[in-house]
Amino acid sequence: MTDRTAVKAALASQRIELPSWAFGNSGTRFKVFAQAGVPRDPFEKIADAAQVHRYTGVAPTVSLHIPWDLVDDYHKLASHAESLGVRIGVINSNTFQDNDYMLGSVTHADPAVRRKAVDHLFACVDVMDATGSPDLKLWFADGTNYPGQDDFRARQDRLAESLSKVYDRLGDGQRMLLEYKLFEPAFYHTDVPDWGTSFAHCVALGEKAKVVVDTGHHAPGTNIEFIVAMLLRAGKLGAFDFNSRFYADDDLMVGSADPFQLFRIMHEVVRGGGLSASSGVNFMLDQCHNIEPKIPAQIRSVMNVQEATAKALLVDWPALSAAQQAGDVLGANAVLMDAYNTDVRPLLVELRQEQGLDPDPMAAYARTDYATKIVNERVGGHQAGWGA
Ligand SMILES: [Mn+2]
Repeated sequence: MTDRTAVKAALASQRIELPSWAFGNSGTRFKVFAQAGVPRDPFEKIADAAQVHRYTGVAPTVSLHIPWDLVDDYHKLASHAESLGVRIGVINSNTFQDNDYMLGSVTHADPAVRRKAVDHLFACVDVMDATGSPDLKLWFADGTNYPGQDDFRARQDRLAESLSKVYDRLGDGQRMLLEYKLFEPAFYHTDVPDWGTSFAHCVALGEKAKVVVDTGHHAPGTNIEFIVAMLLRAGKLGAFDFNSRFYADDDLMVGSADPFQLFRIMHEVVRGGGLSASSGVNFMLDQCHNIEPKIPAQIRSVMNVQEATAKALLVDWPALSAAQQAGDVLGANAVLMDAYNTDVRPLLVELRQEQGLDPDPMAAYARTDYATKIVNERVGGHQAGWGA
């Protein structure tokens, strides 16, 4: 697509979902550096997320995490979001912060622990019902640390049974998104370590089950764009958890460590029709901001996704296809690199101006007194953070 108007239209329709936990204190296992002005409850997290949408225009939904975002009245939280121009997005479950889950949650050998985990997932679906959220996101910390510790096959059977119970609880228009992760917190084996395992469970469950690709959850050197192409081809790509990594699951800002990889991923998304709303692919951020200010970090992340998407949309498909058909190795690669090497910032400035947005979202936010205001107002109470 090299028609600028069509590229801008595609960019204008793109939606990027923000994680509520990115606005609270979070960081590494060694130290979480608390920041002044951090939200003290889910209402304040949503207010901060609304700032990101206000200056980027493409981030109108916020993922919640249960129980970190527990409130008494989810209808009230959803109305609060709407009053700020945003909506509740995916509901993320948590079966990894309870002592009972030390040896697993939905795969645990003890049926009582499995029941507790499944009951939590049912409660997450209740939150979806109350907020209008379309998706339940599942990531399981389940795994083992030592060979022989537990039986792989029995754990897969328990996983399948638990997933099936939750799947059956989903209503019309609700989906289950199953995330995989190579390792950590378990170090020997993980029960959903890769896209193949997630895919196999999703296929067995049915149409409402889709795979989540968290870009930080792979071994170094993994060709993530190939996984994206395969999942889109099979109609099983449900969502991204975007972030960047240099080493393991670093949760740095998307596009910061390897913008070329993000471009290659977005190229496969465009190729596979994943950018259209009808594809159902949710472009979520899953990041932690330990040393950088959180709202600007989210704005920068959204802009990084937009830039990678713009470059992917600029690929000259007729030229690429012709070179591929002709076996022109260097020519085909050159077509892709031409798109990647295009400075798309002027195009995005043009788009934002057409949308009535400030051409520079980072500067527009920095000019406001919002950061000062939240530091002054959010005094007392407990800052939100992992487990809060
Ligand atoms: Mn994730």
